[in-house]
Amino acid sequence: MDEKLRDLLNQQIGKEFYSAYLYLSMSNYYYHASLDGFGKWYKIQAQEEMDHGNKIIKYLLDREQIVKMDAIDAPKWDFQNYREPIEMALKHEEYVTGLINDLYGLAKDVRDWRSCQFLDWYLAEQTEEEKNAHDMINRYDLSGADPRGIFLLDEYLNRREYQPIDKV
Ligand code: OFO
Repeated sequence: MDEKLRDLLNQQIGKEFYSAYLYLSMSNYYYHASLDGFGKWYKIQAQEEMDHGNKIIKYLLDREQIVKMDAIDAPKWDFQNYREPIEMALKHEEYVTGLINDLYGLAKDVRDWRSCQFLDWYLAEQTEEEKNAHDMINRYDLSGADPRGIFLLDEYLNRREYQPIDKV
């Protein structure tokens, strides 16, 4: 495998685990505010991010590449209001989409078609991730930041169930 591509895939593992850490921090914030539905939703989001990181680890190992675990930065934990984490989640997913695009571009440049095929899954996933983040903002705004509206949204979010991605 191209060395630069291998390094970037290794870095992406850290980015996915940072995403997990960030969403876990958001989950803690909402649980602390007794918004258990929001808390559960972001906790599941964190689990999915760990799956994303583990999927890259498996791919690198399958390609007989070395796996290097980076340090993970501390995420924000002191949010100003209930909307702030939601806005931050969308910005974060847009950032991650950029990282995946860079990875895909490099894989294409070095003619690593297997990595392109592997990364196809992440491209599709980012479309879903951004949509979920957009939906969350729209739903929050529909609640009008009214306590009763937020309570109903919290009940709705509590219905989310964790679904592991295949072959992690
Ligand atoms: Fe890994 O998709 Fe979100 O960040």
